Amino acid sequence: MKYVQTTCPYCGTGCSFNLVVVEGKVEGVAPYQRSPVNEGKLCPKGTYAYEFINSPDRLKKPLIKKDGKFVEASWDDALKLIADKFKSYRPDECACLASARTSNEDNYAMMKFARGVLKTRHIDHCARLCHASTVAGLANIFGSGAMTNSIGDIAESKCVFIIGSNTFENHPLIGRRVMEAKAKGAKVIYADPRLTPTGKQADLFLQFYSGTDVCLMNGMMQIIIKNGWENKEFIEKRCNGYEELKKEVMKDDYSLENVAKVTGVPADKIKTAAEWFAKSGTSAILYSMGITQHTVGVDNVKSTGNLQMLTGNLGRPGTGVNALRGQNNVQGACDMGALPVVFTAYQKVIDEAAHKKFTDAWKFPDGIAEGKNGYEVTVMMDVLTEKPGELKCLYIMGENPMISDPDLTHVKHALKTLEFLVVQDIFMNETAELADVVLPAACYAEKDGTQTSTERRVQMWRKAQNPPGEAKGDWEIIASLAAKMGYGAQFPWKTSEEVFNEMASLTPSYGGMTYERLSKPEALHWPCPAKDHPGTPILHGEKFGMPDGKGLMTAIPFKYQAERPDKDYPFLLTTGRSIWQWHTGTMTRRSASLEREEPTGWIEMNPEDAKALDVKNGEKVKAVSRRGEIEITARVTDTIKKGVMFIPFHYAECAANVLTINALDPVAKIPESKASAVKIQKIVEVK
Ligand SMILES: Nc1nc2c(c(=O)[nH]1)N[C@H]1C(S)=C(S)[C@@H](COP(=O)(O)OP(=O)(O)OC[C@H]3O[C@@H](n4cnc5c(=O)[nH]c(N)nc54)[C@H](O)[C@@H]3O)O[C@H]1N2
Ligand SMILES: Nc1nc2c(c(=O)[nH]1)N[C@H]1C(S)=C(S)[C@@H](COP(=O)(O)OP(=O)(O)OC[C@H]3O[C@@H](n4cnc5c(=O)[nH]c(N)nc54)[C@H](O)[C@@H]3O)O[C@H]1N2
Ligand code: SF4
Ligand SMILES: [Mo]
Repeated sequence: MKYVQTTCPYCGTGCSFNLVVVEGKVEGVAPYQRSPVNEGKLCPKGTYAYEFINSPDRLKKPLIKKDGKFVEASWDDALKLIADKFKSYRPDECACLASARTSNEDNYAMMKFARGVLKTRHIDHCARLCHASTVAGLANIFGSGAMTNSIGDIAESKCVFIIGSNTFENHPLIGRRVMEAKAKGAKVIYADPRLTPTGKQADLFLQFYSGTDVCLMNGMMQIIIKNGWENKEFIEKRCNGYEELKKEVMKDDYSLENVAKVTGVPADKIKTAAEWFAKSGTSAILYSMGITQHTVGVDNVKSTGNLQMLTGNLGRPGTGVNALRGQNNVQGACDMGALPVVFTAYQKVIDEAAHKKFTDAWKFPDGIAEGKNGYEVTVMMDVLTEKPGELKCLYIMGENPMISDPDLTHVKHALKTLEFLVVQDIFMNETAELADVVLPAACYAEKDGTQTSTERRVQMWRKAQNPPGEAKGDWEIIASLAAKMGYGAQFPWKTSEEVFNEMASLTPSYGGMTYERLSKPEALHWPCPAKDHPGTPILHGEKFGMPDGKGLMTAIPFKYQAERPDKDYPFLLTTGRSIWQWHTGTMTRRSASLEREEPTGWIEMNPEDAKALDVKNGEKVKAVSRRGEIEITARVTDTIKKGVMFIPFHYAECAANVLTINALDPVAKIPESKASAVKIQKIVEVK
């Protein structure tokens, strides 16, 4: 028996644990006490992160679809088929989706493959559905699109304002730091349409309507300015744009009375929230999908920045705009340039110098993709349906849009218009069912690599067992495919470390990192530009990453969501997660200890709404939107605001995304997964 220390493959908190290996097979998880992130503690997903690994359902051989059915194929045949097909398309007819589930090395390889081998500009991944608003919003006001502080220093906060993050269920080991702060006397304010397990620990709960975040924050800022609680020195020294911001938030629209009406939060609670937050001296904001997944996602994000600049809560421990990144390696996949506008470390593809740097370093004899921005995943789906023939072929690594993208009927239609679809995954998922070729990948326990957590901490995965059957690591598959297409020389790597070193040499914020340095329990936070640089746990200490070093305050007028409840679809539907399940369920639903806790989906509704609909707890109802309908069990609970309904999106049999709207933030192109309109129909059984 041996222990292999590794990093959790689920959320962006980045906890470490040991995999227990018995006779060459992973059989358990044991605590790893020395991690400064989780100090040996784990949430249920980490605790059971071994259960799906040796599931009999793991993909073990390449599969090629023949006459509508998958047949097993050799690697050689499968790769040759893909290589021939890929070569038959023009660069712009191909697109790639990388993966926030896999390592930095895998994502770097995919980015290089897309831009260098296929020469396409179209590469993206699920960050689009997640924190695209953060990347765009924070880069615009601070010059860097990442969480400003580290997880540990949340415990130093005197007031933690959690808005649109169910921290205790979705980042449980960050929730632990909130409890530490609270134990030391900090006040916790929670803004959400639902009283979640996170909300139950709060000192003040602002239960508001989905989509009214800007109104709430502008209202709080008006109170702060009216009472002179703003941090004048910080604004003066470190920010631009205060007058514009002030002009907006002082408008009558954001009077306490109006804000209470629009948000549905009693006026006295808004006032208390503003006072606690502004006067604590050390206030942190924690936010996640409740803020980002809106047509006004970027506006929401900028509003959190406004509030922090106004009160001077940046650049010190216990403060900050803490965007809690979701997937284990979504920060890393973005850092690796798995986005349609950048190479690694946000070096813009339209920047001539950056384009030349990668062209010269990679040495593709026939050049790389032109220096123009490509399509976002949400835009790809629209292009597929609206401009037939423009995109013809898609290569997906570790993503399941057939459950996770909005408006699934539209997604299915889009994917079906493709001439050629390749899916590389560890399980046969709903998207892979539609593929022409499916490639079996190794999972986190079967490969070395690195992943970057929400606090920009880059940590190691270590191989603990061999992959099942003929499955292979993702970058190895990509490199073999590149070789089949005549680009073996550009993908010469023998180990993950070699991939990392090549990446680091082109990526300033990772430039000083090596596997050896990352092997320490505390690993390293980027930016770490040189071999002797200690890494950077807190951003924006002295100045922001803007050209003049100053943060940018912006006037953000409040706008409603794209689709508001009306007489035909009278309820506001919001969606999200459960502590027991992970996204599209490929892993957690194959983990018996997790699946038995919440084996299928439900719709939460307020008792008053249930009564008016004549629906009882546990009864099946039909939830209907302008996009489609599902049958789902009602969970009647007074924890949800009247007029709002909630569905977790994990379950294919009652998929929330059949109902959601495919409306996008104009800048970030993130879909409005947190607000659409539905009606509920009681199912009357015919006897
Ligand atoms: N157990 C588990 N943990 C996870 C995941 C998982 O699938 N399962 N996924 C990971 C990923 S990728 C991500 S991105 C994170 C997401 O983490 P969270 O953002 O915490 O997850 P959600 O449940 O999507 O949404 C958070 C809260 O937003 C509230 N909300 C809904 N509408 C609004 C609104 O308009 N405004 C505000 N302010 N709040 C609103 C919801 O009621 C919900 O409580 O979790 C990560 N952790
Ligand atoms: N309605 C609604 N929809 C949402 C959201 C919401 O809140 N509401 N949240 C959105 C958010 S924030 C996110 S992040 C997305 C997530 O959306 P997805 O990324 O599509 O969801 P996952 O289930 O995490 O899918 C990842 C796939 O990767 C595979 N995989 C795991 N490890 C590996 C590996 O090492 N290699 C390979 N090749 N494959 C691997 C898994 O089996 C799975 O099929 O969902 C979005 N969709
Ligand atoms: S909090 Fe996140 S990283 Fe930590 S054990 Fe749970 S799922 Fe894994
Ligand atoms: Mo996410």
